[in-house]
Amino acid sequence: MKNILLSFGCLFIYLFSIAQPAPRPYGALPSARQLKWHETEVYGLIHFTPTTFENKEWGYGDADPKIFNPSMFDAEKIISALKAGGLKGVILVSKHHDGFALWPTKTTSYNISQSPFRNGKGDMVKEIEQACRKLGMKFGVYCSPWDRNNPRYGTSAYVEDYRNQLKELYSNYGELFMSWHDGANGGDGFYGGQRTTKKIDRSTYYGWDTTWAITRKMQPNANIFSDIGWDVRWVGNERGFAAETSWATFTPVPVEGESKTVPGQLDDKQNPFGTRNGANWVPAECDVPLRKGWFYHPEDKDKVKSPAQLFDLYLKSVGRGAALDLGIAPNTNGLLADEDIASLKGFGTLVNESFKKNLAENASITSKETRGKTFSTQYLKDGNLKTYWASSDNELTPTIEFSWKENISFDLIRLREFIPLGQRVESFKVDVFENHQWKKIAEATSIGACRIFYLQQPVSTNRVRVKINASPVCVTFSEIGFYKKAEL
Ligand code: FUL
Ligand code: CA
Repeated sequence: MKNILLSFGCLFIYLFSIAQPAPRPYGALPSARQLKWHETEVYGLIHFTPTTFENKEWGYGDADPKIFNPSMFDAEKIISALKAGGLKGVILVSKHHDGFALWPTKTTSYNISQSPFRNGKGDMVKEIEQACRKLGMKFGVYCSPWDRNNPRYGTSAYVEDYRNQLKELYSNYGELFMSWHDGANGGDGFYGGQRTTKKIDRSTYYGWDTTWAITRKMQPNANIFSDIGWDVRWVGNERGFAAETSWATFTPVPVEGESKTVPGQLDDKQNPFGTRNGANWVPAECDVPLRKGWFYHPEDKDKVKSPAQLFDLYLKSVGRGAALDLGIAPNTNGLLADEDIASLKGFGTLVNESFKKNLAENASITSKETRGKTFSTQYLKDGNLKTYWASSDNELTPTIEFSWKENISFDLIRLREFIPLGQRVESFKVDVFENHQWKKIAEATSIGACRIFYLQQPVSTNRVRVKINASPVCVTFSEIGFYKKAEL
């Protein structure tokens, strides 16, 4: 009898150690579409229309299409430079506020077929899209709802035009990873010669729910970007960084006196932070131009962000669970300037070299709070986001310890929660063992898809621990790594 009990006991312990079920999800969760977006991390936003040839930031809508003559345009050259910069996707501004469509749309004659480009037979959306497919980059579009050329702007007929433009973009250019929508809401413009100011009611005019239902139907894998979401939210500034605490969940805040939020109309003070336990999973995108403006201006030659500046923005965007969307501005030849190409390459190399060698790979990793073998610490360093370590259900403040036979030196720490189960950790710290005691080297709140610390001084140690200070539920991590930043 005793033996039987003992065997049952052992069996129970054994089963418990290998077969604890996966943790229950917590809060709002990312969709499959958003999970793919999270892996993109850095991508680009190309601005190139007659506005480039006018040396302006916002075209009025009256530029003669004949000025759009980029005689050396080469999509593959541009996309290769972006790839060297470590960008994994490209969004093309297919139509900006000036209303000029870069594809031969049926909705307006103000389009590329009126320009000298490829003798009026060109389709720049297609050329960029094809170059992206060839070079293994994701592709997406931005089509400005505000249109300073269209005489119908302000009427319901224009909203139909806009939806038809999206339908063309959604049907002819393969799978899109993003459909990007800005919140610019009318103002003065050419409007087919009316040269007037048109104001629209931002809460009703565009009918975004109807428009985005089209996006969902025609491009189910496209992440909808706007200041309120639906899939990805604007971070609230155009300087390229999220708040230090930036939650992936979000409940947009209405402006005072309103009950609803619509694009272009919300209290965006909350956007950099997100909302702890927010209604939906809507991570932030940090958009910022590589040069000074979104469009190319020859006089900004020395305002191109350096690889070091870009790396800093990377830490403050990707390193805070958001994405970095870099504005790319081809010049009037239809190429990127040499200084842009050099900067992108330097940035790409810096990120790539810095995160190439994960020093956790030869660490021994232990945690008393591990949720059995299926969620073992080995999954923290296998480079696979789909495998993860987890703590047992009642372990809300677990510690994970890393030790090495010999000292290692690092100044970058990267942590990733297993986000398919939600954003769980609320506060944590990292300690190193030094002079016989633990010493705190970093502390933060939100993690989500990614949190990166860059330490002012590299630390040399053979013991590190990650300690969770607060979490409402048990904790998951798909990866934790230690790295040494590369030299420029
Ligand atoms: C804004 C626009 O007004 C700017 O011109 C630029 O396109 C930026 C990315 O989005 O809303
Ligand atoms: Ca893993």
